[in-house]
Amino acid sequence: MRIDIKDILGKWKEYTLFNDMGMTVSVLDYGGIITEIMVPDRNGKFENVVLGFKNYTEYEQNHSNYFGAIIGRVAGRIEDASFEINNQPYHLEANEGHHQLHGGSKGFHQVKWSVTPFQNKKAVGIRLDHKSIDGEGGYPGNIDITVTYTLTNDNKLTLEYSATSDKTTALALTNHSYFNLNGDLKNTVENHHVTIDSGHFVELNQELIPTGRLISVDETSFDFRGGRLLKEGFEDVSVQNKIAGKGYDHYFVFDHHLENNAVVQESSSGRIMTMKTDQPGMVMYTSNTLMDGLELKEGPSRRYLGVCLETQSSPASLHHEGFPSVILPAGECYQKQTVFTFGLQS
Ligand code: FUC
Repeated sequence: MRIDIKDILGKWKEYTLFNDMGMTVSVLDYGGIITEIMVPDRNGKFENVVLGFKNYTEYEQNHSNYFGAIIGRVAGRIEDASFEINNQPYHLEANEGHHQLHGGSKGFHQVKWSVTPFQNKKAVGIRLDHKSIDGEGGYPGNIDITVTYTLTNDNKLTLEYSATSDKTTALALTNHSYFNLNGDLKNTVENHHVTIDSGHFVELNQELIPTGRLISVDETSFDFRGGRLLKEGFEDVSVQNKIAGKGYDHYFVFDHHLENNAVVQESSSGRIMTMKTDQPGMVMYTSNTLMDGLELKEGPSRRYLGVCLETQSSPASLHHEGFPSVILPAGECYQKQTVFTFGLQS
């Protein structure tokens, strides 16, 4: 195992983690962005399975897709860019209509994180630290945040998030990688077969804001408990698929009935990715609104080119009862992890 460090544009560093199986994970200090993950297909061919820009200046100029980045303080949409904690109102920047998306225009996806590489017998990784100041972006509390990316020889990539705040605040961190198991963007994710351990998802209104209702997945294209192809949701005429831009952009609440919270498989390459987390749910976003023609590493962007599994609590909890809470009490430790394991179909 080893770590390579590359200078990027004279202002950032890219850390590439290598395990002994040949898998690599590359991460920028800027935004904690995962720029590339190389894993083998069934013929042993290593290809990239995440979306990333060809030209790294784009990461700074084009934020609206959040490729591979750490998202915070609160991932997802906060209705009316405001919330209350103990009757105290907090007003945030509205960066999507009158709502806030992904922590606002100066969210953690744009922070230059301070990085410490590490390596031991079993693992190679980097630790990313950032301090967010009380009142920053309208959020209460000085927060110390650490995100750790660890790669092991069983092709597991573990993302650990920890944080403490000196005031009770709202915090929901995630990573916004777009996976595409075809490798090197050879196709969209329409034929990705996805299993999700979830019997309920969060209903959205036309502005993609949670209505406050949880819907059962029974008899819908949101029932991934037995596995289904993503294209079934792209082609579905249901109101919820249409609202999302003909696909998925919804929070799924995990049931914890299956071994993994999610499994993604692509049969032509034979690649499988399993995801296991202690988060209560995730947003699955299928690039429904990804624009055409961005210059990515292996070719132009287009709709449905990647699938994001944004494990997190639900910002809907700030305005409605019955959703996994994003409140972090003062002095308490926020501690979460998500593990992505890459393998092959048998
Ligand atoms: C996801 C979605 C949004 C948005 C963004 C790029 O997290 O929830 O709708 O398009 O990614």
